Amino acid sequence: MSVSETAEKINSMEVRGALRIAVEAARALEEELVNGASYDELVRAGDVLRDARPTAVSLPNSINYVLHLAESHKDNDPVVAKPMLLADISDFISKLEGSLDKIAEYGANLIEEGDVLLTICNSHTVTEIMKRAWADGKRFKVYACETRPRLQGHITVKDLQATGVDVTLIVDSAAYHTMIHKDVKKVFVGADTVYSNGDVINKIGTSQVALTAKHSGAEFIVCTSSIKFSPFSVHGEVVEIEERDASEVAELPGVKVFNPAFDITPKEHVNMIVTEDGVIPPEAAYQVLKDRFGWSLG
Ligand code: RUB
Repeated sequence: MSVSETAEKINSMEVRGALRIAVEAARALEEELVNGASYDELVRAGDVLRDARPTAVSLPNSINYVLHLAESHKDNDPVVAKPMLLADISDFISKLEGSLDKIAEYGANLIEEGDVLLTICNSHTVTEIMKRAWADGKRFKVYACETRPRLQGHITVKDLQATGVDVTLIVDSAAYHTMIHKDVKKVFVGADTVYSNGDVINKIGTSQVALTAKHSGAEFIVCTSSIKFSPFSVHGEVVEIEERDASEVAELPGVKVFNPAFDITPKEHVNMIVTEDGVIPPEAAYQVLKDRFGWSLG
């Protein structure tokens, strides 16, 4: 897919979910390079992709890493440098995709026979964990919030149901009632951005679910590849919380609508974060950033 097509698909949410966005952005830059783009053209392509959606830090992280690789080859003979750079980008994409496998393994270990789980939105990372646990022979129930206004919960339900997982759809406002009356033990959610202090940004409604999980005694587990940790937050930068069109919420002419697409869950409500490097407390976010993003932190 070309850079402009990829940017358009990310913007329209045809390509969505923070990990997939990171992978597709890297692929678009890879294709640009195959088609003969110079370093400066790659930088401009990166700008176009970066502007596609504001909140998931996996997008700038992925673009910046590919550009970092390109910069390190910039002054070398292109005949030698280009294949090396393409191999490096391909390796980066494989590692991004491969991170899911480790997270699925570690996350599935956290699910116990007879558990009742709850999730919100559609995180590929979370569904991989649940499918892995089910394939391991564990039997449990999942409640999936429908996730107004874009109903990504429907994707979650269809995906889990197709692999036989016992999943039930609920409206978002039923989350607390379900936690109490169906004895939810663990909440699994994905992430779009993890700050250096351990706060987590994910789909709107996640922070309410975290609050109710804390109140009802359920564990709140965030599942994310390290590409979603924000090196910018080390320097005090915050991400923009995307606000989407009012028409997603309601077609009511003249009525004011506030439609934020994401929210921030404070680290105090997060029991653990499952990454490809293991299960960590939110307080370890800065360590992940030092280990994984040393190249950009300087
Ligand atoms: C998606 C969302 C997902 C995270 C993690 O929001 O909030 O929970 O991106 O997904 P949107 P994954 O639908 O607005 O993109 O685990 O697949 O990276």
